[in-house]
Amino acid sequence: MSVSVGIIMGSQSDWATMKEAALILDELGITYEARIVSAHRTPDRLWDYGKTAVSRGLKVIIAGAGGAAHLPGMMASKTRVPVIGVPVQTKALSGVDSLYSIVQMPKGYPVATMAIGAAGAANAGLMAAGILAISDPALAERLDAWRAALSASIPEEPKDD
Ligand code: RP5
Repeated sequence: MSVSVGIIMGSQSDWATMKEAALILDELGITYEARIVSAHRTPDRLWDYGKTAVSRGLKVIIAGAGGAAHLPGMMASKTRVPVIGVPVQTKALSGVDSLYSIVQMPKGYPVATMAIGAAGAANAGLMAAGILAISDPALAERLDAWRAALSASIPEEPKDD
């Protein structure tokens, strides 16, 4: 059976960030796989992943990378499956390097770029859920409930720590 979402990342070190996307997909009952696919260290793996994404039934790809973060853009060049990019926070430049590497795609090959770091990864999971919910009414209900629960958890008044 095929999975709906591919979560790919440039390195094992990205998993601490990218698992935030996986947690959201788990919460919403969305099937996914997680793979290390590096644009620089495993370019052949990237090529194969992109080449087979449609035939394998992937509907969304979430791609996270840090620094010279070419993975999301290269994946978008190789497949028409929508790619959501997550800029991983880096030590040297705080993830601004990752953000700029991912967000400035040339016309024709879009990457839906999220915020830097864990919030961006979680939002990537939610963005993937929103895309899949267009054609999955049961998932749409679960996503609506998830959003309503988050909203309900926000207090009206602040309190002292
Ligand atoms: C990128 O280089 C990865 O996406 C990662 O964010 C960064 C550092 O990788 P490691 O040196 O921790 O493997 O390719």
